[in-house]
Amino acid sequence: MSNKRISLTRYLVEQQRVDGHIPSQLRLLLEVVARACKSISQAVNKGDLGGVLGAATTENVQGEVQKKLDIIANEVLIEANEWGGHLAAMASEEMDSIYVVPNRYPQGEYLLLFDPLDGSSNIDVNVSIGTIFSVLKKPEGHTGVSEQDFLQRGAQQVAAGYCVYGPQTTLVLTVGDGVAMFTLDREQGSFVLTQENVQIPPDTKEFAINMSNMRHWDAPVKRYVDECLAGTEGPRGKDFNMRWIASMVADVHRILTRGGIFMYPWDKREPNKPGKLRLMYEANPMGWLVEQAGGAATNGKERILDIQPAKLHERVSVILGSKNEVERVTAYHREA
Ligand code: AHM
Ligand code: MG
Repeated sequence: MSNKRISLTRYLVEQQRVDGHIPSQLRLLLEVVARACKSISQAVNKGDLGGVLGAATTENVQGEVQKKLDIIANEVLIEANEWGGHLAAMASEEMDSIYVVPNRYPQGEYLLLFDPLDGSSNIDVNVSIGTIFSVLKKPEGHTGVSEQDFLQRGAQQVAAGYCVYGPQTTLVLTVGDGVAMFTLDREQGSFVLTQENVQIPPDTKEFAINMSNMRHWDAPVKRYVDECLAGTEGPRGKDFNMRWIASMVADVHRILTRGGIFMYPWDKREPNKPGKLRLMYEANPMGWLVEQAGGAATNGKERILDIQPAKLHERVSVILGSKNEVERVTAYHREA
């Protein structure tokens, strides 16, 4: 990369004009999402000084107690995106049903899905959290918009990304042309391109999983982790390191930066649920980013991006990161 500073705006304009990757409405949409992330970043930064920490008195559709910041981030994303004319509707982890752009605004052709504040359990303890988003095109051929329009496979995404609010605020984006990272320059108030063509090394010595659930895991996951723990004396012949931040954004950001494998598999605690994480606004955008960086993402059986969603808030088992490791865990599932 040359030493000239490339802003997100310029990057997107070039993606649109020179490379023809994105139409102007999609460019506008991504700029608006980035602007919303800046404002969420401000709120996160203020913490207790802004009165944003702690629980709200409400629950979301998954029955989880909402944090004040979950609600604030959700509102920021909706207010930023509803009037620009680029969207038909939005869906969020924090809303039971889809939010159709009100009649007073023009309707666009895109659908935006998000987890406004991922890693909610880390908000109050000052650990990295983030926003995850996925963009789909509304299917053609009918007017109006319904939940059915959202039920598209992850492979249909036209843009995906996340913004991690950590020591730096970093926006990570793909429009299907590799993965680019932009760091927020607070003085300038703009996202600046800091890494292009992000690549995840195919092999790794680092795994991420919530080990406290070990007794509830399925045999293939247990086998994989046991082999990692056996270190140099075990079948892998090398020592592994472990990280678990409990914010998927932060764990995936580490994997995009230095490799690794992340797993939130199905487990026996709630056998009827396919996993904890949500397919459409967590696993799909992260899965696409990881694939675009040369990694892999499966649910143990099939590619995440090939799963046909049956409902908006569908959950899924997630195994993603360094390609060879993900393939190994997936092969263990097949053998079982
Ligand atoms: P959230 O969207 O309600 O914050 O939940 C998702 C988060 C992920 O970011 C993270 O990987 C996982 O939940 C952590 O779960 P656990 O606390 O069970 O380890
Ligand atoms: Mg989440």
